[in-house]
Amino acid sequence: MVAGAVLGVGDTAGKLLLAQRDRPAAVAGLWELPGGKVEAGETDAQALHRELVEELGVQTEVGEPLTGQVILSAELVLVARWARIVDGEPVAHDHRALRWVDATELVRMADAGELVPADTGWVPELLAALTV
Ligand code: 9L3
Ligand code: MG
Repeated sequence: MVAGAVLGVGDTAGKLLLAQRDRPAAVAGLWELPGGKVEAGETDAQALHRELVEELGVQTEVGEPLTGQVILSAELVLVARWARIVDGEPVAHDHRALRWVDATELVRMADAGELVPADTGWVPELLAALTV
């Protein structure tokens, strides 16, 4: 699994794109870094690019990995990479909603338990990128 830490540019500079999960029930309503499964023959970066086209309808430039990985299950490991939108406006094709959040809002959401548990370990690194 690979998730994208999509940082804004222009109007959304200093913000991070979060997506609200619609399923499964255990995490529906919580917010995540968008992304999905790496398919056979894909690199993590290729998979993230494809997932962000499918889920958000945008072209992205995928960058470096964030630190660490999250073991989701015996066969699923989640990693995250930085990304930025190079073409298109994000639309929620696979999520309930999308929002751009600044550092203050990200802290509030993390403290309020509004993020998917799998992604919370990345909050300090995300905050560092939002508060430069
Ligand atoms: N997951 C956790 N954090 C994320 C993403 C993209 C995914 N940022 C977990 C939630 C699901 C599983 O990975 O249990 C599958 O995700 P998807 O393929 O439904 O996006
Ligand atoms: Mg997904």
